[in-house]
Amino acid sequence: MPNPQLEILLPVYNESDVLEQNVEKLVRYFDGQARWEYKLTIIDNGSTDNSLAVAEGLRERFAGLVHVIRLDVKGRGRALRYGLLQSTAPIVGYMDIDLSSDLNAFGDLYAAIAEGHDIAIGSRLAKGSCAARSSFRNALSCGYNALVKKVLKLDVSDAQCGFKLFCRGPVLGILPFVKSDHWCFDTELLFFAFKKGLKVKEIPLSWKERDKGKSKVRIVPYVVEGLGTLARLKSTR
Ligand SMILES: Nc1nc2c(ncn2[C@@H]2O[C@H](COP(=O)(O)OP(=O)(O)OP(=O)(O)O)[C@@H](O)[C@H]2O)c(=O)[nH]1
Ligand SMILES: [Mg+2]
Repeated sequence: MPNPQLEILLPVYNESDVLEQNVEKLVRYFDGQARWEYKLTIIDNGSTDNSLAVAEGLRERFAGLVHVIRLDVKGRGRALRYGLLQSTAPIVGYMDIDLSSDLNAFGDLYAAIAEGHDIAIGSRLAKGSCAARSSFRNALSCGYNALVKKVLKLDVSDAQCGFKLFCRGPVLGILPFVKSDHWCFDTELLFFAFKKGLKVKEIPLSWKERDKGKSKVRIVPYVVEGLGTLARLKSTR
């Protein structure tokens, strides 16, 4: 399939415990829909477990559907930027590989793009969403998104949800402005999307946090990066 209409980027960092089962789940889901020609692109940068070997096994098993990109330097934003730039699909998105977001919301994301939005974003905090998360992570997310609203004036409830879909052309137009190589890639992308007048739609979804004790997110650097990014973007407003 030389140029499918839809490409889903799967950023991966040390995910060998869930990668195989969740890619299988995605293939079942997208095959079951039968309405999209699609490809899944696993982007691993910096994994030190055997994620890459698992990814390559999946590429062999699902030849033509699953692709693998390996980059040397770590960073979720770096991986997503690379993925967006290499894509040739008109509609491209990304998902966290733990599949915390309920795939049932994907149809609504796609519909939003099909009806003319440039960007559709999943939200754990919009009316109608349902997020099973620890109260600490929930408070952190609410606090961060309140700041995003107040400081950057972005009209979204959840800038950082790892479940987004784009019309590739307009998003490529703002990508050169997006400097974050790590977690705040999403916030920064939305900041420039609003600044350049792109049409953004939020979709409420169900979210189930990774099993307790399995999270790899380090909170202090995450918060430092978030605050630093808000300050940097505010100064460009
Ligand atoms: N390519 C790449 N992917 C990354 C990197 N860091 C995180 N990821 C991926 O980004 C996605 C989101 O990371 P998660 O660890 O699930 O973040 P989270 O959902 O905020 O936190 P959890 O509670 O741990 O699930 C996952 O698919 C990770 O594997 C990185 O440096 N490079
Ligand atoms: Mg997660």
